[in-house]
Amino acid sequence: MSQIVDARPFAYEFAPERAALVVIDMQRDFLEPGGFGETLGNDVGLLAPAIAGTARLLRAARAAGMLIVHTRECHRPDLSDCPPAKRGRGAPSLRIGDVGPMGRILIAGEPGADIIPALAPLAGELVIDKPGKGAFHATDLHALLGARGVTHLLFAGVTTEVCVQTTMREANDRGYDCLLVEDATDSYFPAFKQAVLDMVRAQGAIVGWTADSHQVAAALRA
Ligand code: C5J
Repeated sequence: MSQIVDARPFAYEFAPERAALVVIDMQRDFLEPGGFGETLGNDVGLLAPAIAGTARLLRAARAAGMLIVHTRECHRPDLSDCPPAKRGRGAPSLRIGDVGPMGRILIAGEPGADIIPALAPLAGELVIDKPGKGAFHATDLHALLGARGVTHLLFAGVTTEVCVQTTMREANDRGYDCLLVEDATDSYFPAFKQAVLDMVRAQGAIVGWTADSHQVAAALRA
């Protein structure tokens, strides 16, 4: 049965059994002091508002029996999946693979790579480790969604203009109808978040739709 979200730029219609909630990189390395985000000079507190919206979405999606996918940006301990160009870029205080207060920065299995406890995955939910910004790059995500007949993706997570936007654009090109949940995503740069919201829904939803978590939860309850 289809649900309709009061979305922008116009209503978004989806069937929960053919949809997935994709929560991008809500990891300690991005949201807590001492992780990757802070090594780059960012104020990690700017991402905290997205936690409540994401938690609301998770509750609604779980109650509706929707497929839930969590992603984690992280690399193998030997860094074989981390391009030197990624590790070498900029002047962070610690680089990917260096030891920080939450273990090695952005490395699979380290405490910093974990999803924050407030949004921890439940048994049966998919957890995709991804070496890139986009969750479709070098992962099985498209195959896993295809095997479940998923056609619609609802996005939450961080950061809006890096991993969330990249994944949403990858998904758009693969034929998914995508909705970005406005209060369930944040950026270290609030103006960049606003720009992404504006650009994805411009030109008749050229990349996708946006709505807030209350609107999505209301549709899932209907
Ligand atoms: C970044 C991400 N910002 N998850 N990663 O490097 O957006």
